[in-house]
Amino acid sequence: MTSILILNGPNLNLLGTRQPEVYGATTLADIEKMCTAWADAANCTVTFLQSNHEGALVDAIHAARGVQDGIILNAGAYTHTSIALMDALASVELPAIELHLSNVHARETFRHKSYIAKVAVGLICGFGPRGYTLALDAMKSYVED
Ligand code: CA2
Repeated sequence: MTSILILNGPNLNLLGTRQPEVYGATTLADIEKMCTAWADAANCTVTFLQSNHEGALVDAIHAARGVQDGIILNAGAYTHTSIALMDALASVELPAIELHLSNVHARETFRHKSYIAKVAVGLICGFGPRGYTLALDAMKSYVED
């Protein structure tokens, strides 16, 4: 059975509780439920984590090696700054999908740069919470092809 890690970075724990005009009203717990339901129907296993700490995200990526078949990463603002997350993804040799709720390319120019994209098999952004299940579908197809 395909096992997929969904990793969420800084501030995403606040989803649905602050700035709903920017990030919507859906909470991260709602998104986790959507992912779990999708995985049950698709006969997949999903592990869903969030951390505000770069090192904890690096640790979670390392721990995925040999356990997970792929990583879906919404690294939040670390997307645009973190060579450590890029190196961690490269080191575990697992397929990774970069994910964002918002269309980062339609936003400020500092959000156009991504260190994650350099080591990802693909990118999904701009579809809000639905992007999570789109990414699961993409990862399952990628791994099982
Ligand atoms: O669109 C995305 O998913 C982002 O990864 C979200 C990050 C942002 O820095 C990236 O450029 C794009 C920010 C997440 C902040 O989430 C909040 C949620 C509610 C209230 C405040 C922040």
